[in-house]
Amino acid sequence: GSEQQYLDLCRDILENGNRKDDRTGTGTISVFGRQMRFNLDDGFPLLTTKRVPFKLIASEMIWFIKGDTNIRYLLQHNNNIWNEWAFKRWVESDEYAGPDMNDFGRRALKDEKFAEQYNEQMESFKQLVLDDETFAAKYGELGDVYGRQWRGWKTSRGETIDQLGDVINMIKKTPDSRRLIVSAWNPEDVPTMALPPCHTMFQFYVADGKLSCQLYQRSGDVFLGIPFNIAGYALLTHLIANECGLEPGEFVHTMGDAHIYTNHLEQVKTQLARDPRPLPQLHLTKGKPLFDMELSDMTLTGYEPHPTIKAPVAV
Ligand code: DHF
Ligand code: TMP
Repeated sequence: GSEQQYLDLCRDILENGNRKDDRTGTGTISVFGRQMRFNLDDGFPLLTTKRVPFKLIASEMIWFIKGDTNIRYLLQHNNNIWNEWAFKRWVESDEYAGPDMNDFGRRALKDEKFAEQYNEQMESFKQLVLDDETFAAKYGELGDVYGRQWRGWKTSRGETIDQLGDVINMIKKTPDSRRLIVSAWNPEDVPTMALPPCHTMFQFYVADGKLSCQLYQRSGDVFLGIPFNIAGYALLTHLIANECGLEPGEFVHTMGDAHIYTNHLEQVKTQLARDPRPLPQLHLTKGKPLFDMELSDMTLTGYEPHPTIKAPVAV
């Protein structure tokens, strides 16, 4: 089944992976160039061998689709997955006057006293982003992340391109096109970006009344990021199919550097010892325009996963 491919990828990395150091200083085991295919008829590909929070995936996807790049929207939906990257810019700014937060990600794991200070600073940061619009505009903003690249790509001539809007129009008018692409990778910006896009580009394909999507992901955190990414792009495929009057086809997930962080190895082994369960079903409000879709228009049924497995995210 669908989930087996993910578990096989984990085993492949454990057995054949190269030990590599990485930018975050954590260390990884990694392989290069892998592909998983999810037939969306088989059910919605949300892993069942650990609980994956669908609401967080859905609110992140709505945030991208709206073209929003400020974590304020995510915080309003109790979604904390992008906090660390905004927080980093805040504590590195001249306006920040609290205790030293240098290298907070790794220090919080090793030093309990520091972890307490970090949690305190993170809580007050979140509160400021939620309560203070001016502060949010300055420090909640992540800049050139997916929302910007998909909906408001800035050209060197000072124009903007709505790649997602354009690709939807093309799917409707010229579904046989081989140019149904949204690209997030801009070589001009990469050197100054906080987090150059992991989802480098995606392409759509229409045949037999079905819409398929393939993602090229240059870098995949197989334990934490990839389960979100599979479900996120499967959801995007469902949403765009719904908008274009098509049925969802396949989601093809192509990965460049697929890695397991060395501080996720125990978690992966725990997960591999579990048996996959039937996949849930996704239900969308039919006929509602994509850009009006809210969390309440997306419901999952039949999701009965194994328990959550916690792991620290490498910043
Ligand atoms: N950096 C790294 N090193 N790995 C990532 O997966 C990653 N993902 C980013 C940004 N930077 C990244 C954006 N997406 C989590 C999941 C996805 C994500 C960021 C974080 C995460 O921490 N998930 C946990 C807990 C989620 C929660 O309940 O708040 C999980 O167990 O899935
Ligand atoms: P990198 O820019 O050095 O490749 O670091 C990015 C890390 O974040 C890497 O471990 C991959 C991971 N990641 C995902 O797996 N999925 C995502 O959606 C995002 C944003 C990041």
